[in-house]
Amino acid sequence: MSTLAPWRDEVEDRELARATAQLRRAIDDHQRVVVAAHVAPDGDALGGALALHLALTDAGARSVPVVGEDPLVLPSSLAALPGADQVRGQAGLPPASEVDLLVSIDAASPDRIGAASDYLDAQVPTLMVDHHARGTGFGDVRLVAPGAAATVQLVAGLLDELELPVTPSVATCLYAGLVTDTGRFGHASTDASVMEFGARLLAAGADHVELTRRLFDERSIEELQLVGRALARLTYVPDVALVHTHLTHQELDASEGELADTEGIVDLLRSAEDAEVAVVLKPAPDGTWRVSMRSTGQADVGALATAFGGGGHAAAAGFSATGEQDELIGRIVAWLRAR
Ligand SMILES: [Mn+2]
Repeated sequence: MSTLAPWRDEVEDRELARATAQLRRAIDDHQRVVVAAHVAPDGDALGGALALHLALTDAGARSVPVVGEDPLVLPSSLAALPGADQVRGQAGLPPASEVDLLVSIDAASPDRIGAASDYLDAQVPTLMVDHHARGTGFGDVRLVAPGAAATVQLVAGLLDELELPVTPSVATCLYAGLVTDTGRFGHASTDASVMEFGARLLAAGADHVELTRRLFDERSIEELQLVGRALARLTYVPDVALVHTHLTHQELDASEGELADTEGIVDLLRSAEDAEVAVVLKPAPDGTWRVSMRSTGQADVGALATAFGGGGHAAAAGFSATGEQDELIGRIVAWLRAR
């Protein structure tokens, strides 16, 4: 029994063949490959990048997994993924002259891979692997399928084309992307083909029990205290069904990086019965706000994020912004009222 995954129809055979040829050459010629997850990586970006990195390394390429940010902070829930200890941040990026191929994972536009976008400026051959519907796109070869529930499905498709084995470590990384981007198989993107892919990864030895516990059921005391403070100042804007909150620099400093991202908080806000849109503002070290958004209804937060210079999906998106917190929320409310 096998159901054709919807993303298969979105990828042109010619583009898939070109992507496969790029990676085949990298393996056969022992090329230096940089595999870049997007900055502030989630399970899909980091899991996809590490799965490809491990498979390419086993096959003979000289692969380096990177996240083009400084400082590099991996969420503790993802830091134990196989190969995560090899991830380099901005300071560890190899010089462009030594890189034969850049592969970007789960990033819709160059700014999403941070400092790794310097390789684009240096004309390093680039393969883009992504499932976001919106974005500027980039790279010589683009494997983009909005119908994929997670970018890891496209990564697995590439491994199949290359006839590379899905080892237990590779399966664990792929599963991390699948289980997070599908909301534990709860979002509308979950269909029979997603379940079959998940089953295949379990059969291949994905360590799903330990992984799921780390991803969803393990929080430090500091993180829970931070969540508590964020929830305590939750605000509801009834006419646009918006629930929002924010964190402060002091709170983040006190938590000593325990909360590498705000996704857990925005997902909690999203569960509010009367909420259609959930927004969390988190101050970034550079003084800007990182804005995480979720939609449970008609509001397209991907379009909202795009209007504010960011990106994402209709149900989950984000952007960076400057300005006062009240003023920023005011602009978001105005956008929601005008739609
Ligand atoms: Mn994704």
